[in-house]
Amino acid sequence: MKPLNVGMIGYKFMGKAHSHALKSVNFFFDLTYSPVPKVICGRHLEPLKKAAERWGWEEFSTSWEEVVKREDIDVIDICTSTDTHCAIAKAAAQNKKHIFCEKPLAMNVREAKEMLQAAEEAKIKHMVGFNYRRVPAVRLARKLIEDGKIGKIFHWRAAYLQDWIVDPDFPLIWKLRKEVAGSGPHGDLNSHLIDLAHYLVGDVKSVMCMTTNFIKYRKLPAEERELSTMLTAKSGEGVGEVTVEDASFVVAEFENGVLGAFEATRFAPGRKNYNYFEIYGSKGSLVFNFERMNELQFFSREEDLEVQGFRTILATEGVHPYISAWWPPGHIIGYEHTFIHEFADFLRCIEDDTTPEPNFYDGLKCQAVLDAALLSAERGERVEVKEVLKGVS
Ligand code: SOE
Repeated sequence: MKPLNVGMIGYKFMGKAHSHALKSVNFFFDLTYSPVPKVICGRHLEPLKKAAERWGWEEFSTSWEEVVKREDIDVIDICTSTDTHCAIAKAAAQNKKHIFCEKPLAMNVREAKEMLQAAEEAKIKHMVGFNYRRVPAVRLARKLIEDGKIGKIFHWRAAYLQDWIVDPDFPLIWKLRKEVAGSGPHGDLNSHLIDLAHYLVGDVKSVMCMTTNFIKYRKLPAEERELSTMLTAKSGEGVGEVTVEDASFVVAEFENGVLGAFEATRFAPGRKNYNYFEIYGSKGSLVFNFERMNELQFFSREEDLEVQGFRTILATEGVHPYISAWWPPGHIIGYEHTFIHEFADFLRCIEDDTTPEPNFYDGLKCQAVLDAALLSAERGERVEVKEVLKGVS
């Protein structure tokens, strides 16, 4: 196996998922390249050191600017907050590194275009972390569609529901700040749904969107609260404004005539990572929910009427995508496997010199739908996706 040195920027939730995937991928998949966890990068030294030690990184650094320039680094893996993706990716591309970037690709279409352009000019491999494309049951859904089992698609209906900020005491973390996250569950969660829709159904043409806020002010995280109290010298201060939406609802028309809906919220008690879609076509229907990620529901109008009904396929047979690398049938897989699949495919594309998917172009397409939807919410009218794409040269 040939070593491929990785520099990872960021060390929180995605840093952990990626570190694990990078270490496990060669154990399960036959690949020419073997990623080496060379250097992990972050701003805060103590937690960074701990992450490096625990996850087996050879070195740590507090300067991404230095890491992207290092001659011994082949791949830059971006796991930081959205506001930093563009600068890191452009610098990595300029230094001819392959790039794996977490989603959403950028803060807006302008940044996404710049990132795509830099990656194309550098002729490097680039991929975006829309990991749900790599759930075997989702791949199976695509195969059933391609095999014509669903027929002409009429409807896409998707919801991504979570509940982690229902508590008004939940603090104002970065995901609730526009200048860092770009948007709220719209960018964080709807981006996954839009990518899945592009993958399974086709391109989105126009959108109408509504967004809302349920809790406008939240207490600052503990570290900042102390600082703000010191600065203002007033006790009881330490509250900040939520500058992203709390929920977003998008109605969409697709280029191929499909009518669709995308709903994203963090205010759905009991829904933890309810990434859900339904597809209805002339011959049948499909239903998927990530909380039951090994299953795909399938209804076929082509079966005898007396036995028609939704059936649940347990997508853990060797014939199902990715599964032959894992366990015998029924020995289910989990969230972390989606990241291992991403890296297996990414490394294979480097090996075969093929184009990874979803790449920065797919990330840009997704970003355009996200931006068009927010513009629609602002204007209170329907917006064509191409208007947003054209608006930024
Ligand atoms: C948010 O809670 C989040 O972690 C997203 O950022 C991820 O992309 C999604 O997969 C799970 O939820």
